[in-house]
Amino acid sequence: MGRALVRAPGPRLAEGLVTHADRRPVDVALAARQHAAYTAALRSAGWRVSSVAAADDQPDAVFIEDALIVCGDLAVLGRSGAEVRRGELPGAERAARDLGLRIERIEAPGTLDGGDVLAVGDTVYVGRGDRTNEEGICQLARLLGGRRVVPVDVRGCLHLKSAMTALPDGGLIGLPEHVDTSVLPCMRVVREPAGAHVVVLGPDHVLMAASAPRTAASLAADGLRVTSVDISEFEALDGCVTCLSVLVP
Ligand code: CIR
Repeated sequence: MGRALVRAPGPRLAEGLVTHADRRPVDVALAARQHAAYTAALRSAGWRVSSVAAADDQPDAVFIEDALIVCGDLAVLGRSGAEVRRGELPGAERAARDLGLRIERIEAPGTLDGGDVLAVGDTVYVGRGDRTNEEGICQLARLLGGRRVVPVDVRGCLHLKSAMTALPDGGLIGLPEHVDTSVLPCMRVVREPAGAHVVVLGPDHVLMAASAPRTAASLAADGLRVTSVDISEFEALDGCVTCLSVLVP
């Protein structure tokens, strides 16, 4: 197994952006414990965990997936459509350099959040919505060279990976009402919003949020090993299991 980059939640977490959830108070101490349990789950699945330097003035910095897209030996620094999140980049860049990755970046007027980037085999689906624009997708496609990049319109949720992710066999799983399915292969439809969020930990092992128990049971019945973690304090800020780490296989 490879390396997992995570960044611990900072003291201003409760001020994080909320676009789709109803804002409610966030328990920062509970969030820290949940983050530690999330990190422990990665470790026990065999991932070596590296901590990205804290960015305590950046409430949403814990959602490290949005700042950094890793593909082979290439790290692409995103440029969020939410301007207030752009201060998260320096620490993410240092972490990528420490891993010896080649660094590229999305430049203005392009915008791109890593939460919109879903790689499945040689295909990279990229959500087009509030955080990622056409120019950002075109820049990413150029940087990724030979890989097939498929833009996917996203509606009613924050990112592409808020709506869909992929199982270990590459099959898509998610909520078709939030994406333009006409450009996608068929998708395993879930009924729980958090059931759309799967992190592939190994060939038959996935990580999911505890808030998707029925989806977890259905995947387990199909023979997958499912580890569930409670991430309620991150879900309160429109976060999900994917956005709390960057996996570098
Ligand atoms: C935001 O709105 O930017 C953060 N509060 C949540 C980001 C979640 N990121 C993700 O799902 N990739």
